[in-house]
Amino acid sequence: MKRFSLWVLVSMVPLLLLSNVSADEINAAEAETYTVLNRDGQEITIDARFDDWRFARDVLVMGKDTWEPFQGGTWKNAEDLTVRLQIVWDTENLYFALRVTDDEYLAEGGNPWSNDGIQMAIDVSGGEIPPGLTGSTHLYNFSIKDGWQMENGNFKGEAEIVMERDDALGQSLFEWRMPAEIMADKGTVFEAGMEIAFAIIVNDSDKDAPGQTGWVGWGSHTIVFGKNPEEMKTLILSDQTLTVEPRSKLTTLWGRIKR
Ligand SMILES: [Ca+2]
Ligand SMILES: [Ca+2]
Ligand SMILES: [Ca+2]
Repeated sequence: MKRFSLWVLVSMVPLLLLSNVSADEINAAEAETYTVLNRDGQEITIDARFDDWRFARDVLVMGKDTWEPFQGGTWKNAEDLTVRLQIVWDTENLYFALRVTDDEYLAEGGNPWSNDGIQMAIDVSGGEIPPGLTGSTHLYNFSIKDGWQMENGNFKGEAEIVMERDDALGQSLFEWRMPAEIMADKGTVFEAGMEIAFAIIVNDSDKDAPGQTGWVGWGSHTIVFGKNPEEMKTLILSDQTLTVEPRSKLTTLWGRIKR
């Protein structure tokens, strides 16, 4: 009996590993919410390397279905512009891993949005955000060339961010940590069950259409075609963690053995 149980367990391991190798991809065009896992004991190092995200589950994918052209840009294929976003939380911070597949890195403009840059909105009041930009909706713009800029909000504190272009991969890589006080009242503690309103766009500047000529995103019209916070999507802070889930435990063990 004992031997049988062991055999069953051993034979299941490859299946469990396979099921955890590729994270669950979510088409941003069809998603209203994103489940943010707690990082628990998993340290997230802000270095634009993503091995520390290997247990993260859901990946929000922004591609053709969310593309909007602007001033002459076109979406050619997945290599032209496809964005993968993952987010985790702890009581004091939100952490973001953003990988932008973009065939050409072009940063010849004067602002983040015209330099393959990112624009993001966060409102911790959550739920239905009313129309019209108020102090509770925080806007940020950033790009490899221009660095991190805060456009709207009552900011106390700084983000930690690393941005890198990898031409061999054809990707621009962004990893950042946002402490609560740069988007919420000082002393705010994140907890499971909280809902945070969120939107992001990733602009693409390429040689055939330089500048802000189109983007993919999630809740994009929060940020472009006017500022419309009522278009924001929802992050749900989950009590699920990066390390406690049984599947991840098995993978952790396997990872240790492999090394
Ligand atoms: Ca990292
Ligand atoms: Ca491109
Ligand atoms: Ca580009």
